[in-house]
Amino acid sequence: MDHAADAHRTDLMTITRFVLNEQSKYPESRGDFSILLSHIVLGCKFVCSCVNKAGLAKLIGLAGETNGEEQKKLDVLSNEVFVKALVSSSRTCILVSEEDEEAIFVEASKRGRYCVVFDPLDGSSNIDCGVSIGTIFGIYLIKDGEEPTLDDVLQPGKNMLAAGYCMYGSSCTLVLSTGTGVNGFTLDPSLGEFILTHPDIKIPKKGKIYSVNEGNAKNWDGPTAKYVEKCKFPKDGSSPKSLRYIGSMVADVHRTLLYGGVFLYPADKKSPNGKLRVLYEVFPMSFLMEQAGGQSFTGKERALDLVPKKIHERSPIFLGSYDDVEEIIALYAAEEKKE
Ligand code: FDP
Repeated sequence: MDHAADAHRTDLMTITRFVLNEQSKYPESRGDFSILLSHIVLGCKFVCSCVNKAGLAKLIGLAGETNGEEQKKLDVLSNEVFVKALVSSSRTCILVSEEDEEAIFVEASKRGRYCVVFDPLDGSSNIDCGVSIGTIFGIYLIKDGEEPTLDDVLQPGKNMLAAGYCMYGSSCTLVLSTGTGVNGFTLDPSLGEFILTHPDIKIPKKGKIYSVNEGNAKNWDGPTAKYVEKCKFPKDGSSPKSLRYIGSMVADVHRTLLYGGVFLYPADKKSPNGKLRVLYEVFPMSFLMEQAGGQSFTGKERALDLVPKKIHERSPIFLGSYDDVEEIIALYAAEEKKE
């Protein structure tokens, strides 16, 4: 091993250092957010390790090693990992998870001021074929001294304090925004640390990719159909856009953030509210998009202005490069004028 080269790496910007640096800009800060985040980061590392072992476990039965317990489904396991990580931080009061029908109110002795909404393992239909999946989270803060109520999480996305996702793919990447831009960190397995690899991510103003499940096309509304037609047969002499659709939101949004373009999960006749969940899919990804200079739109309004009425509510979503989403907004505005 080259110890000299290794020694040089000690000046790396790890996610812990990054968050502590941010915290030091606010002398009044009690460090609660940094503690909460360190628990989320541990949850991500834990799930990453489970996801990496999952294929192997299935083939050679590693499950047998867990005291004869039947192997838990990865999404159920991931939920347990995050609930435990969040409650044990003693910084949370309400947890909303995709996996739990009801919100979890943390017991008073372990309560803090943060509400965390999350999808512990999004894109789970991709698990068995080894395609990238991820955890998505958003964080709200309740006022000092107030009793937490469900209304604390039924707030528009623009009130989120922070949002992020962790993608379990060819590498494990954590993308985070605390409201001052977007930064990406990649897990270095040899150090067990997330290292800042994508500082200050900005999405290209216009992209060359559209990302949608075209199998639903026969049920789309007019503006969605027109937009996709425009992507394929542009009339302004520009090149057609490429289609990329993984069917795993974290992976599709991650590519959109880095390469530009647009990701859409629109409403259709069968699902008038689309498929994706407002609190832990639409809001965190919209928060990141806006922080990176992009836009996010529901077909009716800016996604982050939406006020959810139920914790598992769904919404159509169009997000990505600023100019591309602007075209979609214009198509919906034109449709509304016609009506
Ligand atoms: P999945 O059903 O595999 O959990 O919301 C879940 C989600 O995946 C997203 O990650 C993904 O973007 C979307 O659903 C894919 O839906 P379609 O299969 O309908 O395209």
